[in-house]
Amino acid sequence: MVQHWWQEIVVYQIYPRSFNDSNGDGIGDLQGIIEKLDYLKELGIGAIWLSPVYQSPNDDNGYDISNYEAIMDEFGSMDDMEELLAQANQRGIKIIMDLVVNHTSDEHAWFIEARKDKNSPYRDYYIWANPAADGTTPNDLTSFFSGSAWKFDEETGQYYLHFFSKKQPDLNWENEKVREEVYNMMNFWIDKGIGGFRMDVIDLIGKVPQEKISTNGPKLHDYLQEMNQKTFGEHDLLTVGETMAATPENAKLYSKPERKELSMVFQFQHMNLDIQANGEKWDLAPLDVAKLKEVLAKWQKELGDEGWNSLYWNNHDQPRIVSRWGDDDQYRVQSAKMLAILLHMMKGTPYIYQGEEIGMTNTPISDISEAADIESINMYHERLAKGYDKKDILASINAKGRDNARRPMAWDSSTNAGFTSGKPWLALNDNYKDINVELALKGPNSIFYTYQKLIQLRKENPIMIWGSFQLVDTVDEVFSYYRKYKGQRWLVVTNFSSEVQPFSSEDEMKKVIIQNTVDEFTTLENINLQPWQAFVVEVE
Ligand code: TEU
Ligand code: CA
Repeated sequence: MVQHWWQEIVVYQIYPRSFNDSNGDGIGDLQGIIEKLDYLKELGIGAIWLSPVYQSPNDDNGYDISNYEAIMDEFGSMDDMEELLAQANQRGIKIIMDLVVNHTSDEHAWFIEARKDKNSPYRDYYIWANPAADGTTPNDLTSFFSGSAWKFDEETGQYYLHFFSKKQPDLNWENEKVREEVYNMMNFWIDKGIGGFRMDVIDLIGKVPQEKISTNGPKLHDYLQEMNQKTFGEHDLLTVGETMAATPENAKLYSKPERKELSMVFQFQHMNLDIQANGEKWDLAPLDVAKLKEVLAKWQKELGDEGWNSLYWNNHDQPRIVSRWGDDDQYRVQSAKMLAILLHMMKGTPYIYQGEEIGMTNTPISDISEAADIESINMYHERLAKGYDKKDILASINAKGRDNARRPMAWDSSTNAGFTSGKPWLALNDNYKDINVELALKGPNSIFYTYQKLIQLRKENPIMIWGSFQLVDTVDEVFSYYRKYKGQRWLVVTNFSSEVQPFSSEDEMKKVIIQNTVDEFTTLENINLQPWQAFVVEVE
């Protein structure tokens, strides 16, 4: 099987608005990212996934694009973008752009033209439908941001489809002109020397709304093969699709090299485990570690030799992992390190979300006025109207709201954590005085150095990249597995709980590869694992 650079590196995701502000307006920007490239070089990552930096009215913080070939004023200029590309490439760090082509902003020139006139050449760039006989929405498709997915447009008396906000009208991918426009734009960025694309809700582009088909539409894979052929196919770029409806079966369709589609996808099956059955992400349920093992082991097994996995615990849409499935109080450092070791020792390309490498935590709010995210705010009002208790709705937002991931990055313990010399666009977590990069770099045993070591180990040990995966049978709260490669065997052992847990193996230890405790041990028989303890050992 051909080996690719993107199978050997670790990716770091930056949410530009909240990463680093270079000009004091309280909003992160491109020059702010350039200022921190040496920090990322120190961490050892090989690529940056850059959440959208394009021109946008920010109804959904950049995921609503009004011009794909211009940089958002708040973030800087195209010169700043080209300087970021040059400075990053100089440090051996590739830039992965966010490709948001399931929808545009309603302020994009295409949509402004389209809504003017039914006969506009741009009309068919979007998805329009007549009202139902009774004058209501064409059907009951709903938006991911609450309410109907259809908005009535007075101007021409038709509804347009928007699976996200009303200011994010969906593009009509059945229209070949739309696809050509997208491919030309992608080549515009490829010619600038980017390292690849992260593709936003890409499994929606094959939708058939009149048949209420949203994800995995009949032409989805045809479009991806056409896209591959017309844009990145010959460039050995990293392409990762966000596919909320991915299963191991269809993930192979996306990532099997011979199908010439994508490098890999982001699957969400592990992200939906702490949700009540048939509930939404807001309907909270405790994590069952046994279920988590089952799901992750399935993906390791199924895509082991066919296709390729992505590995992630959080991103700009998910809450902070140490708060969600670790312990962000007494065992914050221990559990954060355990989560890092558990994930990075698996087979696939790991992704680190900004702040994860220093163990940043969720930021609870006590009133909806403290929220900024359209998804949380819309859900709040929708559930309030349905009679939900305000307290319960806020509890859901504090557990799952996306603002938890978007609080400004904590660089040091000075005012506003060194993120800005102005007023941050979103308030920081008050604990930044104790949790910040400056302290992390000073502390030789900090979470940062665990991530740095995991990344370094991946560069020096092919077993971490190419080794097979085999789950080890243990008690529910212990997550253990082997990696095997050319006769070499590594055993990964983690305690996914705040209680002491039993573990035993007859394997003979050779050496410790990494651990999150200082314990000396020479045998693997009848061990009492401390809360959140994790280690990897080479065994005979
Ligand atoms: O996310 C799609 C998506 O699945 C999430 O919005 C989802 O609805 C939820 O928040 C996760 O549980 C992508 C982008 O990552 C997100 O930031 C955008 O808001 C969305 O698409 C629309 O572009
Ligand atoms: Ca700024």
